[in-house]
Amino acid sequence: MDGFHLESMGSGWWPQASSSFAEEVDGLFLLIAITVGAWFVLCQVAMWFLLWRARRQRHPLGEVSGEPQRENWSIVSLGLAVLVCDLVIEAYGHPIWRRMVSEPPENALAVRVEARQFVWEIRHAGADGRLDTEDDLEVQNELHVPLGRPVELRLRSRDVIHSFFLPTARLKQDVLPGVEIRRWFVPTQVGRFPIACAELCGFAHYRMGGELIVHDEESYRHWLASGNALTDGGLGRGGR
Ligand SMILES: [Cu+2]
Repeated sequence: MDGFHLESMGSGWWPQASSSFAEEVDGLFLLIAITVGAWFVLCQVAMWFLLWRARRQRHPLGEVSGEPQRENWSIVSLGLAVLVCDLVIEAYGHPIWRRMVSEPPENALAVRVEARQFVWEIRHAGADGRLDTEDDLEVQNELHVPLGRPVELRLRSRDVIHSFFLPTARLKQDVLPGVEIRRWFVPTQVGRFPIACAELCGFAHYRMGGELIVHDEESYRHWLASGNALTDGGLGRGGR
């Protein structure tokens, strides 16, 4: 396994955005960064100003005086301002989260992702479009999906807690033994994108990676028609 492909992550501030939710998540991220950043700057300015005002040169004895009443009020209003910022972030982020964890659209393509130390076993519906039938395609560490069609991930674990992470799709979901968790997204860009495990799951956690391969319609049909995906270059990249 050649690990996490940084070069396919895009450049600049963010990894490439290749799913239906990516822009919204980036917007939320930006809102949080700006809000927290503004508070950081404000706190720094206040701290350095107070240090300067109370410097030893001016106050050699370190006397403290002030008007408790006014200070109480300013602390309360600062607390309220922080609360308002929290509420704004919550109001902006909550609907995004609701959409991300909502029921998948009717035409979603189901894929089962079963995690085990240290491999993703990924079972795709074959040409009949249904999971758990004879023509299913099972591949290790490769998730093949067609462009523009909702993909429903059914996530399971055979051993410990893993976390299925598609950075470019802005999708990260813990995978727990004993329960099947469903998440969905719509791939919006053809290409190969990294899959990582985002939960420390054992000594070879670092190489529990894979690839999300988004096909255009024709290449997806071709991949399905290739029949046994295990001979399609899907294996051999290891992961064990
Ligand atoms: Cu893992």
